[in-house]
Amino acid sequence: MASPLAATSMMGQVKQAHASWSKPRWFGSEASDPASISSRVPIKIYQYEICPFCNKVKAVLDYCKFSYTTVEVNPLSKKEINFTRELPSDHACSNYRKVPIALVGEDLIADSSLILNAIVEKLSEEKEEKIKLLCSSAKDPQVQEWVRWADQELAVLLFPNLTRTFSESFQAFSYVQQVPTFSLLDKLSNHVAGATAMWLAQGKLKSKYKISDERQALALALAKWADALDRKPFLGGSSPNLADLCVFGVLRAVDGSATQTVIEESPVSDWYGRMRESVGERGVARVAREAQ
Ligand SMILES: N[C@@H](CCC(=O)N[C@@H](CS)C(=O)NCC(=O)O)C(=O)O
Repeated sequence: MASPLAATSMMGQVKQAHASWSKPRWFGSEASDPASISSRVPIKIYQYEICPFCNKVKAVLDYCKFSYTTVEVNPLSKKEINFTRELPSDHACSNYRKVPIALVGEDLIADSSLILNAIVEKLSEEKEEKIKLLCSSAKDPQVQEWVRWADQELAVLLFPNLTRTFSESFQAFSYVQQVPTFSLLDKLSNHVAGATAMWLAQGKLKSKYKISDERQALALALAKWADALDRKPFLGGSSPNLADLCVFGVLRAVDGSATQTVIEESPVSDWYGRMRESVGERGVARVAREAQ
């Protein structure tokens, strides 16, 4: 997601739109069966709730019942990640202004792929069979190619879909109303300005990624994923591999939005349902949200 700040200056009259989508989707609860290692390796993720890259990381953690905390970043001010400005200039996260950023144990890491690498490395100490299978899949070149696809070809289709009309963009940004650490002003400004800015920026995003019809582009991408699944329950066979989790995580970013219908009407809808069951409810492993 590009920063709404860049587009706020273009903000004109804001149409009234309903925000019926908004529902709390992430409030933390104690993990029922936390992987033993997660008590030794605390993970904190700086995120936007609707960011596909953040959701990708969380899908892996949720699947492994690995506890973590999230810090919701204010998309306008990004004040929660201002600490990156204080980092030494040779630190990889110095001045980094995107999400996700994660603290994995003592390592501060930017970029979802690098975060996932670090998590998979920690998880490879786990004994549970499904986690062992997941970690070994990360070395498979076919899995690596689909993981890359999820980032570079699938994730980029989601924002143009989420923000395709002002009403859909307004719905997508309604999550800010539920963020407990945002003030009333943060909620209002991000909901209105964020939705407007992203709606106005939609055309730019489409031309950057050469998308003419965003709905059709997403449907085609899902058909491609269906071909890869080749009627198997998961790409990984009888259980999800890292690519299943990355594709699912990216798609889960649009949960509850009008874009979700595209997934439900696609040939991957059964797979999506199986993934939802395997990964579990969103945020089951989230233990707390931090006040800033
Ligand atoms: N390659 C990065 C991409 C991260 C990214 O583009 N994040 C978006 C949110 S979906 C972002 O923070 N954009 C900058 C902004 O909002 O200003 C990753 O995989 O983590």
